[in-house]
Amino acid sequence: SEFTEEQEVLVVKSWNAMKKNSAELGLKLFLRVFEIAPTAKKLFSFLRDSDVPLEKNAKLKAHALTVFVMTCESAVQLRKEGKVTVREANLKDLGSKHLIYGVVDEHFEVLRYALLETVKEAVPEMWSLETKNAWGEAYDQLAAAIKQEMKPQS
Ligand code: HEM
Ligand code: ISQ
Repeated sequence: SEFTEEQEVLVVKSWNAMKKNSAELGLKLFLRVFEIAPTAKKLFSFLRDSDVPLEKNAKLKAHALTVFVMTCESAVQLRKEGKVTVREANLKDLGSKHLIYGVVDEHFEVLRYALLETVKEAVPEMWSLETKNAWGEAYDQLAAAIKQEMKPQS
């Protein structure tokens, strides 16, 4: 299925509207993930080795928006190029790292759900089935590209 310009616009527009609350958003995304999968907390080095509350964790802040930003970029790429080409961190590196961190398929499903719920709560006025599908598709394609690089000898 093709990613349309309308879908790209839905993702980019809603992300632009959310950005101003980005610190809060990132924290919310983490909290959502850990609410559903509490054991996932142990995967994150900066949470394992830390006693400060989540909202005060500087490294969490730095990490928190990655998934939003990369999903948004994925939407743009899908429309322009028909595939995901990760810019900053390359996909092979991202895949092998997530494999080493101990991330499994179920984690990707949890993060997907948490991401969509966080967007929905952040921009309720922009939320629709179309927006949900656009974010979902951009995330799915990005996740699939990372997972592809998590397979042995890929
Ligand atoms: C680290 C992106 C899915 C757990 C990272 C990093 C990026 C990233 C860019 C930093 C890489 C580095 O350390 O150099 C993404 C994207 C995802 C995704 C775009 C989905 C589309 C997941 C999932 C989990 C996960 C599903 C598990 C719940 C982690 C962990 C780290 C990490 C544990 C290392 C944190 C640390 O200890 O420094 N991710 N990730 N990621 N990610 Fe993800
Ligand atoms: C996984 N990888 C990178 C960043 C993240 C932010 C929130 C939840 C999960 C994540």
